[in-house]
Amino acid sequence: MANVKQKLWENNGTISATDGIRASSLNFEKGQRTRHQQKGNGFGSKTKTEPRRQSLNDSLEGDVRAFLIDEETLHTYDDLTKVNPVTPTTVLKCLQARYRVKVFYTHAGCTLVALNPFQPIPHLYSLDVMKEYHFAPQPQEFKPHIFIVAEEAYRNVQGQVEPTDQSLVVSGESGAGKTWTSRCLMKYYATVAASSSSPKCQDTIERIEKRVLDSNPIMEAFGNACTLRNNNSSRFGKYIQLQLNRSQLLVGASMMKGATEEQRQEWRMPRDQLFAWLPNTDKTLEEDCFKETTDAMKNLGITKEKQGQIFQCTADLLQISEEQLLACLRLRTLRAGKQSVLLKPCSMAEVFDWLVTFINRSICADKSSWCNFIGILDVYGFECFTLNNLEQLCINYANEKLQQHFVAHYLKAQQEEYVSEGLKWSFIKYQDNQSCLDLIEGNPTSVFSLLNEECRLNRASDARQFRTRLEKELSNNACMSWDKFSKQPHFTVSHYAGRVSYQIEGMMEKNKDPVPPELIHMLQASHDPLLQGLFAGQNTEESSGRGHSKNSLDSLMKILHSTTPHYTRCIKPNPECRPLTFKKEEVIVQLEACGIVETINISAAGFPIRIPYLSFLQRYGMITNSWICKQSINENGPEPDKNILGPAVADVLNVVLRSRPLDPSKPSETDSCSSLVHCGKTKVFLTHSMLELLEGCRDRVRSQRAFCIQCCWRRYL
Ligand code: AOV
Ligand code: MG
Repeated sequence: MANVKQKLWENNGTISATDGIRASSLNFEKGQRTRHQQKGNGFGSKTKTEPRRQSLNDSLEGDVRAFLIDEETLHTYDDLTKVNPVTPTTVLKCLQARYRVKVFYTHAGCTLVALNPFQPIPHLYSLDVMKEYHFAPQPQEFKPHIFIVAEEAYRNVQGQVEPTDQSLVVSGESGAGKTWTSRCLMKYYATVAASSSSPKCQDTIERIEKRVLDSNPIMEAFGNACTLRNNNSSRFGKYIQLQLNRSQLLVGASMMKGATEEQRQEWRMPRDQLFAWLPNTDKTLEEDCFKETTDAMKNLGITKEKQGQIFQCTADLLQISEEQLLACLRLRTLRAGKQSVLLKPCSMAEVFDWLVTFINRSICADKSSWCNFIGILDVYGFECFTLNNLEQLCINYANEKLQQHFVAHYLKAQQEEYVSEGLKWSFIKYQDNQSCLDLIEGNPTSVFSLLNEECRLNRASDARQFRTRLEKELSNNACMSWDKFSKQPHFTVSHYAGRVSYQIEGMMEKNKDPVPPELIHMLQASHDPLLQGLFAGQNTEESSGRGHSKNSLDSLMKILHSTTPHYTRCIKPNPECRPLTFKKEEVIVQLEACGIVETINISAAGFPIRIPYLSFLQRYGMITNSWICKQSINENGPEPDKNILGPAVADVLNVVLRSRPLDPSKPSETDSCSSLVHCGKTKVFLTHSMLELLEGCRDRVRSQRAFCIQCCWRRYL
């Protein structure tokens, strides 16, 4: 075939280069650099390993492409895995085409991709739309929507045969719309559960529903902050469990504006300082959410008096005298290893924990009154900044864990599709991200184990020494690399979503991050009854923040494994949060980070091109020109007999496979036809290389014919 890899997206503004394969990978690198700022971070770029991501044949000649996908109708594809061929570029173009016509949800196999419109879309989430999806016999036949995911989980959890717990995993980068989506899901359940209950228990259900929804503004009021990336950014991950069977519950969290002057005085809020209650509903940053927050607190049973204590806590530096607090903050403690460490309190986190516990107590149903649940996980996405430290390592580690869970689930779904088409092929060879997880958390030696050991030894934290240990003990893991010439001690991990360089400086201190025993003692002796309660049973022994995170992640993974997962990937189409603006470089990096590209890679590890029998014969039947092919594609003739389509396709495939040049160094190729093509019940499943073979044969046949025709003409003239 005449250079299939040429000119693919030329003149359409996406990628323009002489080599399609190189063009697509160059484009991703460019995207990664822009966003992740890998260039110029001092950590360099040369590594001994390449990321596991395989380079996909992302380019096909216009003719083939037109046969496989029609750009005019690209926006009509409701499922990205049905775009033919499935490649990062086609998927990106499809999402862009849909965004242009204001379609924000698209399936990607068992995942839902949600593009953030950054402006209210009238009627998209109205009560009528909720009802439509809820009462539809087959909601999955409707346009992709977050309500399809919600409804599917709702029906599964009530499963006639065997009810199973469900998890809705909502991920994406900061500002992509995770919290918005989680709220939508909660509102949906609140609405449908109330509408399905009998009039007798309507009141109770509605009260519980209100409480469940009310926990949102409170948690957001105390757990969110205004950041550069999102005006109302959640600073915590949350897993909300909606307990079903007459009762519902959730766990979650945000902070303040709108308190009156008296209240400010009472709670000793600094007058000239701008405290703002962030928008925790559908409101904008300018709007005051103080009333919503206090109303919600009241509904949940947090008395006015308790509210006062909470606000005082957050406003008055915990009712500890300034000198005491400063003394504490400046406190240096002699530890066993004789190393003095600067310590800091984390009082706000404790207040937050108290709220979560209180809300749980207020809305959690008695264990005997519920049997199944739907869990909603609003989790922070993969992070890669100019400088990355322990926080990013923990976040990315959590995402690796979730990714592994997702890949296992996706492989299962893909396998099911093959089975339904009668294919006996399995993804046994597919490599997951286990080696990256081994590198971070494995036993006996991993980054975490070495970090803990280093902290236990309590010797003077020496970043270079730690780096040398990492290199000595972990350099045989292919996911680990270093830039030998970098001045800053660091290590680079090849994550499923890209490479991240972590600086070692400060990592050990962060890993210790204890609350000093002196501070806990002092807080326990506070005059404030709320604080006394908060710290009453607190162990003053040093505990590592990361250890705590790892434990909660482990229990979360256990819960996820015991449920049926549903994935929603939120995508932020532009970094400025501008309405209806789609930036390709921004989106492709997120598609990688949230595993959509990995999903595509998995498809590519199988048979990403699927062509119905008749379409296949209409294009490739001419390769054999046999009677059986002519019969099946006689356009003016009657509808082809289904029984002859299969043999006709097999005829073409045989000719093509026999004609392919074999590499003598790979004798196994002779019997590897099944790795190139499979015939299902209604479609032919092809790999990219098989498509190239077919196209090559087709081109040869066409040029031979053209040559014959020329000869005839010459003879005639
Ligand atoms: P996040 O949860 O993913 O960020 P949010 O859910 O807070 O992001 O969404 C950010 C903003 O995008 C919201 O405040 C809305 O203005 C807008 N938005 C999101 N989804 C929609 C939608 N479906 N329709 C209209 N506007 C939307 V962070 O918490 O920072 O990771 O830590
Ligand atoms: Mg959020």
